[in-house]
Amino acid sequence: MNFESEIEECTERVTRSKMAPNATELNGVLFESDAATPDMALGTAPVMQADKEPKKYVWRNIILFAYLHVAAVYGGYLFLFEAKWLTCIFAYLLYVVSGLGITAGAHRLWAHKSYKAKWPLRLILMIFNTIAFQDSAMDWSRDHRMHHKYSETDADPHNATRGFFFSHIGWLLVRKHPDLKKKGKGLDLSDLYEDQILQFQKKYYLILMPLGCFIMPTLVPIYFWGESLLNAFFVCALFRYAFILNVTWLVNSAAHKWGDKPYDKNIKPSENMSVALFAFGEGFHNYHHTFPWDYKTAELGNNRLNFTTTFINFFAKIGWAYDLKTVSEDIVRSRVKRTGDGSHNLWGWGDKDHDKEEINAAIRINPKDE
Ligand code: ST9
Ligand code: ZN
Ligand code: ZN
Repeated sequence: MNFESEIEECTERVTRSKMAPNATELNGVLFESDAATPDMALGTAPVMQADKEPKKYVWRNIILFAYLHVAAVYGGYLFLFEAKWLTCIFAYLLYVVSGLGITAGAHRLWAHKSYKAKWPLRLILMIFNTIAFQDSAMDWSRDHRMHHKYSETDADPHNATRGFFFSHIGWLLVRKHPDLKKKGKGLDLSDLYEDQILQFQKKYYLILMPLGCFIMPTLVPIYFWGESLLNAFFVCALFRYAFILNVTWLVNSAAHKWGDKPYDKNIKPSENMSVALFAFGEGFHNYHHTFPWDYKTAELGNNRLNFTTTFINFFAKIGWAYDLKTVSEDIVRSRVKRTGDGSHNLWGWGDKDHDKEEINAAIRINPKDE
């Protein structure tokens, strides 16, 4: 058995162990642990919410996020009608770089180790990541590893079975579930703790984050092209920050709810094109949860919706990114046939329209050519 088949076997075993018998959707009870009584598990009792723990609200976060969103609406107005062109372009650039700090940095490099990066690229990504202010990349990756390992259980920080609002922003407004903290102790994070660039970010986060996310974005437009303090702060800091936060959260909410499941119909993560467009290629979530080690986080890396892959491929060309992991066509094909929902554009069941050779030509990609 080669490495990829072994990994696929393993992924399947995890999926099966979650599915049988717990995840048979019994009257809305997704996991056995959600069923308070045996008759609930049999579907004869009223359905209970996934979380049995009373929510412990964090009022500081509720107030700050409420303010941020009101301020962001005002910032959006200024972006459209008041701010200078250069300010709008700068806000867009900040969205791109801080987005890459999350997608190419925290997500694909640090949380999943789907490729390796030399220190100059890790430094750039750490700076980009700090501008995004989604907490230190160490903490982000720790939560994200929990999200994949315990997906859609109480140990998943943004457990999508608790509803759209919870998986979008609600999980940041309450204390974490005790199961998460308990199971989180067993997570191997040694690679993150050993990374000196991540150590530096974590140690000085409370200085670096305000500088990168709020102060620099406000000062640059004022100093370089005479923008007003009001426009600079509300557009480049608050509006841009709230926008990118919501795009990121949509991966947890919308892409865990709406879209096709061509690779694994037994899980909630779905292929959501609209999210992928704004999240630089991170909306192909059914693929990503099926093959989480693929640096493309999607089957096809060379399409226009996957800017992060283009970014990583560029750095691979100059040698700063290396050991890019991916999945062979054969593995994807066999997985699609076995567990897909039939929506795969090439290997959907009963799809006799495609000529076999044409299909093979269409799916053959070579990252070096991108
Ligand atoms: C933000 C993050 O928004 C967004 C992440 C989204 C992820 C999306 C993933 C999707 C895929 C990628 C797509 C990217 C697309 C990007 C597109 C870009 C264009 N394991 O956390 P605490 C233990 S951040 C193990 O305080 P509380 C541990 O002992 C926004 N153990 O829990 C810890 O102590 P320490 C800005 C864990 O008290 C202790 O518990 N940031 C784990 O329950 C306490 O941890 C904010 O607003 C674990 N996973 O509070 C801050 N977790 O740390 C928001 C915890 O010392 N957060 N432990 O080791 C908070 O205020 C709090 O975390 C809380 C929970 C109130 C939510
Ligand atoms: Zn992931
Ligand atoms: Zn997910």
